[in-house]
Amino acid sequence: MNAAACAWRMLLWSSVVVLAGCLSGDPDQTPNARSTSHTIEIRDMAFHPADLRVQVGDTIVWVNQDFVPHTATAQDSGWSSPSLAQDESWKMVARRPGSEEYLCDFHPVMTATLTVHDREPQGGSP
Ligand SMILES: [Cu+2]
Repeated sequence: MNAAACAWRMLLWSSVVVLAGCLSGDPDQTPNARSTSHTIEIRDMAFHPADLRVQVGDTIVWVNQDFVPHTATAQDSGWSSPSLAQDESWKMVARRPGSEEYLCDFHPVMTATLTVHDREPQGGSP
């Protein structure tokens, strides 16, 4: 076999491998996950992540991992967790689209942003 034929054969083979990789699909994709749960850890006097984007209907769970108590309290729209001791959590379902800041009632320097997006229309239904 000459060098050109060999190179051609290798090219063919590599494209077969790429194709097989495309067809295998993504095993991490969970079908039918229409609403999601997001966890925000409160630790080291901060919210992690400090900037969370969710969709309407998603659940957000705040978990306090600090020794001191914290809250998650909206600046404007009126929702607030109770005081959360260490390892306590509080959850809320995102209802209204929009973006707003929230903070800890006890430590107002702890600020974070929650952005709620309208649910994107799901394809597949006629
Ligand atoms: Cu706090």
